[in-house]
Amino acid sequence: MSNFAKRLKKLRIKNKILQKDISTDLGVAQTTISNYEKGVRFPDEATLKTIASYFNVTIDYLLGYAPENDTFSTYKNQPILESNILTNPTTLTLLAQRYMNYLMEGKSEEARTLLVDAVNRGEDLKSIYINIFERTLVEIGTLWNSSRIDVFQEHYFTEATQMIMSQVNALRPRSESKDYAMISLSTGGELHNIGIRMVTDFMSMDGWKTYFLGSNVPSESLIKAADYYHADVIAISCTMSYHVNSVLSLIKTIHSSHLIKKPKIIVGGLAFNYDKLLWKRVQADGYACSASECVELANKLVK
Ligand code: B12
Repeated sequence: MSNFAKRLKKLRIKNKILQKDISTDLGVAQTTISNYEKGVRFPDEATLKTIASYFNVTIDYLLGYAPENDTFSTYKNQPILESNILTNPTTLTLLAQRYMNYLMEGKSEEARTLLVDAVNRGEDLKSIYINIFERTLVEIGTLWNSSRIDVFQEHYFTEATQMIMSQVNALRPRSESKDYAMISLSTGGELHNIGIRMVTDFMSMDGWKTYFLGSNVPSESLIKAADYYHADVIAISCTMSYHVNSVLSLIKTIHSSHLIKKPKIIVGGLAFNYDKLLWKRVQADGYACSASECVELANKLVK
């Protein structure tokens, strides 16, 4: 059962409210509330906000990201990577610190040069993705969440990182080609797509032919793409829990399509990392929590 399902049920019982009362108050069918509590359906963003204000809790609390006893806390107790970087000064952590400082000062050209030089010196590309791009982005999320940086800084950091990621990726020698193809995308209106780009790049490094489609791909177009590119795997990313319904609907469309070659479906992203069994409920063939694990899983699934 998802954290959301557990928290909703707990809040309802704690407040001595019946499913039918919430259904009347919020104008939602009682079966929908019951399905939320069973974890077989997720509300969309607007309904999630309505439920949070109905119970007077934060969305983070409702989704299980804030501690059980702290309905209004947002990540107060989360460790800050910044300090980890300083106490563990290996080359990559120092690079991460410098990368972060450059982008905080608005110096994307310096940040780009720092990493291009590192790759040219022979630093492992996957390590740069994991220890610099991924770690600093998580750190940026923590800083933004605790209001220590502004939204414009988060946006600048993210955009610059995407640009730098594609530039350092372009420096790598062509990998030995495998005869497998993967289509990757972020589900529905999910704007978070750096994670799935990273997954896509790791698959390319492993020799797969990859086709990254971004977000908001209509399901009929995804089926056409799977046919056109002879996809062996479709990788779908979802960060926000309120987009999980759209993953399920995409997967149902793929299952009911007339594709001759049925691709294996792998899901991932924060929403799946928070609830390790969610991938089964959206009828995927597998889930991986990181880009490296996705490579392993994809190769296993197509054997
Ligand atoms: C950058 C960012 C944004 C950017 C995204 C830009 C872009 N082009 O991607 C922007 C500014 C658009 C954004 C918007 C929002 N964001 Co934001 N964002 C982030 C941030 C800082 C970094 C995300 C990231 O790139 N991480 C690095 C990548 C590499 O990690 P990853 O995505 O987890 O991917 C890894 C794995 O999960 C896995 N993986 C990912 N996808 C897939 C797919 C498959 C198939 C597989 C196998 C594996 C896999 O592999 C990857 C590599 O290991 C995070 C902080 C964080 N902790 O992640 C917040 C964060 C995700 N955002 C958050 C929020 C709340 C939002 C907004 C709702 C903010 C708002 N109030 O408007 C909106 C929602 C937008 C939407 N409709 O989707 C919250 C989510 C928390 C929650 N409660 O769910 C976070 C965690 C910030 C926080 N509170 O600390 N965000």
